[in-house]
Amino acid sequence: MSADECRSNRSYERFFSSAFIRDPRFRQRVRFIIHRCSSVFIGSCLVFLGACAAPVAAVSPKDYPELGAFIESMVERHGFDRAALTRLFRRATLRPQIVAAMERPYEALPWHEYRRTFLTEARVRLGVRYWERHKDILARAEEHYGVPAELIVAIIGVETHYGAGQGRHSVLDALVTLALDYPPRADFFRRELEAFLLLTRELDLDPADVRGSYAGALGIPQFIPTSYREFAVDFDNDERRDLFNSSEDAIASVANFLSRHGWATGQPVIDAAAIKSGADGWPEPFGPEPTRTLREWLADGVFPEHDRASETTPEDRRAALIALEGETGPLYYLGYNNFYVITRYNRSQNYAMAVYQLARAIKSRYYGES
Ligand SMILES: [Ca+2]
Repeated sequence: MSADECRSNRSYERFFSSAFIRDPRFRQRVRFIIHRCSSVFIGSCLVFLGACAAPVAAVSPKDYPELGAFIESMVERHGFDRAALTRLFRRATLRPQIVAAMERPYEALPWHEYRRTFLTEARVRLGVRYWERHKDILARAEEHYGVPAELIVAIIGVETHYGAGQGRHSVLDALVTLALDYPPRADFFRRELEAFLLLTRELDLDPADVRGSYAGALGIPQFIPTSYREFAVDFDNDERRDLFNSSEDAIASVANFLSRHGWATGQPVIDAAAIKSGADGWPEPFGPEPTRTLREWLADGVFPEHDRASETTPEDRRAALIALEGETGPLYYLGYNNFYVITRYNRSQNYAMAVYQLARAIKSRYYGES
């Protein structure tokens, strides 16, 4: 019993033992009233809590004609059962808080704030532990896909804290909400909803039971459903691509994703850059896609501050000029193809930089260099 409950019980006893109220019938009546009041109060609380937890709006094709069209296309193109799908969507709930979360993505924070979440001592330490625990699988994945172990570890570390937090949202609710109630990306999320229904059918899962991120990302590596279907691999040979429970499958799938997006083994990722004063105007464009050669950047007054790894960077290597928001002003980098590949996992440059720096920190700790 809490201290508050003890205090309240003592007041109650004092009330009944006071000399003022001696008549047993009166005391019984007061007890009855108190009992009724507390029942009504508790009942109201339960109704209120129930209302909070209850569906905000059940989803039906009557209210959303585009859902009707979606169901028809799932029936025609993929052989789904119309009545079963309609029943499934009745179990879904539109959740306005999902749209709110989409509208204030974490990646929109300035770099100097964003990095504080991911580049922490705990995340480096747990990354080293994760690498040690899965070193054979990581070595096998690195050998097979040409993607360094520390990068795979860092992505899983940033996505789900090494598999610990795969997301608490109903993926069905998230994707239905975003497909129906988030016009800026409704088409994108309708395709994800389609892929999610195909995927859960392939994996024999009940779509209403699957949990993930508010944007519908799934499992240890947080693949969106289209990526899951396209890039997940079965690395433990149980004939199931299980990104929810299998570290083997998750690790190899991250490596496969990066490899299929053009990861170039042994090539540099990014260099800090300096912009020489007197350059003719402000160099453009910013952005992750490496569209210009280093030679062109040099001509514009943008210089890589070489570290040993990329000292020999040829001048015809393509690079993008990246600007991140530092505490005291912009930080400039030349991002190469491999940096662009990391942004295919998540379009944010903050994300790609956090993954890259975390990977380096984990690697140097793993090999005892820090
Ligand atoms: Ca498997």
